[in-house]
Amino acid sequence: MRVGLGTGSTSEEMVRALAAGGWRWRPWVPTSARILGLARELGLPVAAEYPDFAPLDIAIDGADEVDPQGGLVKGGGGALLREKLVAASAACFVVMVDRSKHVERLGSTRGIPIEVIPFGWSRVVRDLTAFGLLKFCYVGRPGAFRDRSGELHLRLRDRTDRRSSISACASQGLPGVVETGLFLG
Ligand code: A5P
Repeated sequence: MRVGLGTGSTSEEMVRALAAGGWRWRPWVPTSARILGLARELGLPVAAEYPDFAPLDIAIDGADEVDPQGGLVKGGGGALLREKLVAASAACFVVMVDRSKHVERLGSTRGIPIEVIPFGWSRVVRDLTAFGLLKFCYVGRPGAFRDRSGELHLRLRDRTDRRSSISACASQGLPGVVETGLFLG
């Protein structure tokens, strides 16, 4: 089987368990340098950090939130773009969550991660804000960081209603927005 490996503490446990169980599927397609490093350390036959991967049979990952409809928020670890690409390339997407990840509304715990390019980021923040009275954590404040490829990660946060998820969807068409952590459908 061609397998996509998620990122995060749950995925790390999964990789350790599969390694201990002697699984040797290949190629394992990693969604972050961190999971790539762990898989290599455990002796698993993992693809390069930037693989040109064919369609995958299965992708296995964690999530930050899951709502009653099965919608997800992911990207707390900053790997949302690669995670979404890998999930979209897999015939089967398995998400491992415990009860702590169950929410009524997506974005209600830690907000919805949004990945933007650093070039002109304040313009993107202004555009995002124009969607409606959202609170942002951004550059220099908790919740914003650059990943290894240099992209910035912001968070849409609104604890009061569904605006954060609606705005996150709407933001996908904005120049400068690379991807959001909403995994719907
Ligand atoms: C990584 O960017 C995320 O999408 C993770 O899959 C998500 O944050 C879940 O992480 P934990 O398994 O550490 O809770």
